[in-house]
Amino acid sequence: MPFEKTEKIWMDGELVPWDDARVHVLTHSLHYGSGVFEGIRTYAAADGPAVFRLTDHIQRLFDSAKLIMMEIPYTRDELIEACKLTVRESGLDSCYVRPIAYLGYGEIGLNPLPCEVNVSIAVWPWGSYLGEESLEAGVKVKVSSWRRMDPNINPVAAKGTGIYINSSLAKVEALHGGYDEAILLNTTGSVAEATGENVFTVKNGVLYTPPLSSGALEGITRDSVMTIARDFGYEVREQPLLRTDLYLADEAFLCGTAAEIVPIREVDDREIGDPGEVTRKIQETYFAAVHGQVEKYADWLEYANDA
Ligand code: PY5
Repeated sequence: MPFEKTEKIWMDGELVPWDDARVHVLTHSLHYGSGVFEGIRTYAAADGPAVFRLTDHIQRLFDSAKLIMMEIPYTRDELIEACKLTVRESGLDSCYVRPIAYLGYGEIGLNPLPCEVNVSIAVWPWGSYLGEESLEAGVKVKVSSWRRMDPNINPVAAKGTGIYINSSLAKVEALHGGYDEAILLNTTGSVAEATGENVFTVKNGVLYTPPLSSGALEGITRDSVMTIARDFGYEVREQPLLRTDLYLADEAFLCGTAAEIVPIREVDDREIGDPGEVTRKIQETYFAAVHGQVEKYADWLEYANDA
C-alpha cells in the first residue's frame, strides 16, 4: 500500500517535512536491524482524535528498548506528547502512528552501545492492514513453514525491527501460496501468532489464545479483546494451541493495531466459515470502544488535543 503523505514527521524533537525525514545509509539499524518500534492507531471520537492506549504502546516501546539494551534519550511522557503533537500537526482525525527508536550514524561495528539513539514518529492515514473487506469477509491463512524464533535466539517480546525478517518470510510464503496471512508455530510446534497479529480461537463458547511463553507478542489489541470478552462473560484461556486446534475451531480471528480484528475463514484450506457470533460481538464492541462509544473503555483513549 503506498503512503498517503502527511506534512510533518517528528525527528529527534523537531517536526520536519515528510520528504526531508531522511537517514544516512550507514545508519546502524539499517545494517543490523537494531531498532524498536510501535504501531498505534488514532481514531475519530466525539472529543477529537483519540490515540488508542498510547501510554501502553509507549511503555512497550521502552520495554522493547530495555530488552535490546537501548537507552531512549526521552522520557515516556515526552514521547507521549510527541505522538500527540505529530497527530495534531497532521490535522487527521484518524491515522496510524509509527514511533521508532533506532541506532543512528556514527558506529558500524556490532557493538551497539556507543551508537547514538535516534527517535522519530510518523503518522499517516492507513486503512485496515489486511484490507477493509477482511473485516467482514475474513481471511485465508496458512501455517508457515517458518517457525517463530525461540526467545533465546531473539527476544520476541521486543518489537524489534530486525526480528521482523521472520514475519516477512512467512508473509511472502503465504502470499505466494494464495493466502492472505501466515500463522507461525514456535520451535516446539505450538501456535505462536501471525506475522503482525495475535491469534484467537473460539471453541464451545470459550476463547483461547496462545500464552506469551508460546512466543506471542504481548499485543495491546489482544489484551483489549480479552477484557471485552471477559466483560461479555466469556471464559478466555491463555493456553498452548496446536495447529489442529485452529482447524477444528468454531471461530477464529486475528487481532492487532494495524489489522484490527479480522475473522479467519480458512486455515490451511480447512474451512472455518463466515465470522461467528463471538467474533462479531468482540469486533463490534472493539470498534465502538476505539471511537469512544463505550463508557466502560473510555480510559483506553488518549486525546491528541489534550496537550
Ligand atoms: N504480533 C506481532 C508480531 C505484531 O507485529 C503485532 C503488531 C501484534 C502481534 C499485535 O500487537 P498490537 O495489538 O499491540 O498491535 N503489529 C504491528 C501493528 O501495528 C505491525 C503490523 C504491520 O499492528
